[in-house]
Amino acid sequence: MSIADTLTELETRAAALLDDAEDAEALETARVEFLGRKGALAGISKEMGRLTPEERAQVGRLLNGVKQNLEARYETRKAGFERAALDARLAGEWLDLTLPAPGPRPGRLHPLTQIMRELEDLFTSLGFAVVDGPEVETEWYNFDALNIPPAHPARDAQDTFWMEDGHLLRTHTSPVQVRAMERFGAPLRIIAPGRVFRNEELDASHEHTFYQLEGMMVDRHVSVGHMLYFMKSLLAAIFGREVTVRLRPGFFPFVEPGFELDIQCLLCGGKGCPVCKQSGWVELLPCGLVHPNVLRAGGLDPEEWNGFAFGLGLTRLVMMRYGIDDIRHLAAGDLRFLRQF
Ligand code: FA5
Repeated sequence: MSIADTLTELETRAAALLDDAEDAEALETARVEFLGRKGALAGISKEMGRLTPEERAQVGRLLNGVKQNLEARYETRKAGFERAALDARLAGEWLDLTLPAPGPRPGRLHPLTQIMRELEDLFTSLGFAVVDGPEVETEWYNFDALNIPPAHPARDAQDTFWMEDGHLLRTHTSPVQVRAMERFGAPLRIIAPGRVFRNEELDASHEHTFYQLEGMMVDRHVSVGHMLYFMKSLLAAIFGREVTVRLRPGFFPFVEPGFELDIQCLLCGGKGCPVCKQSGWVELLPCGLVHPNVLRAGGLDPEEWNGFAFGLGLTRLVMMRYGIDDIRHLAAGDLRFLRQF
């Protein structure tokens, strides 16, 4: 077979392989076989040395024509594969730039903080000042000044975290009553929201760290009627509707008489559940008229002044308002829970 015939046959074979290559890999294999440095065309060009100058010119032209033809086919197919690969990638990574951006996610106040602020607004509008007290307290303010002497059984009701130096983590916000009387004298209207601590068994309605909101009013001729008025205002502001409450006698050494205001459990509607310990009622607002000994401890004359005080279970109030079925959610720091408020 002459070189010219070999070339024509090679061109037909190579063109078919290039045109029918199934993918970029097959195309590259065909390119190496025919157009590569050691490929079929290169082999033929080496053999041209054996030809006469006339034959060489003729075959050279032929060879160039075949080479250009095959290279053009190769380039066309290669561009086709590259475009297909790009299309596939774009289809996979499709981005709709006209969609609205998700935007920054705003932070929120903890539900406890929200309710605390609502109550602060309410009570300041009623002429109360918002005051604060230390979380690390002395035994005197937490117990003795509140008419709870050492060995009094009421101390056992509030399991206490003691510090090695004799201080304690306050078990309630009531020590602020005495601190406020010392600081401001009478007449006095204060609320004191804050964190308190008890070394107790944990369950759906008991935490070791929780919030209370102390309220106190001292004036001349304060009555249980005044106390009920402010406590009802508080509940109306938080629940915005009638809630069923009951008032029963309660014993706290720092009030006389003392009461417990319970709210019908809003989680079960009074039927009984783990939050209300199956009783249908939740203890929320113990209260009473301030004991004369406490007024004295605060530097006031009980002959001249009297007052009421209450100790709202703020964390439980938040549970009732939002229907939270376990107190431990509130301090767990789980964003899926917190983002609901
Ligand atoms: C007191 O702490 C008194 N200082 C309240 C008081 C103030 C009475 C002024 C009279 C005058 P008590 O121990 O019942 O009382 O707690 C008050 C409220 O705190 C309870 O009604 C309850 O709502 C809440 N509470 C008590 N223990 C826990 C706890 N472990 N976890 C969550 N809330 C609690």
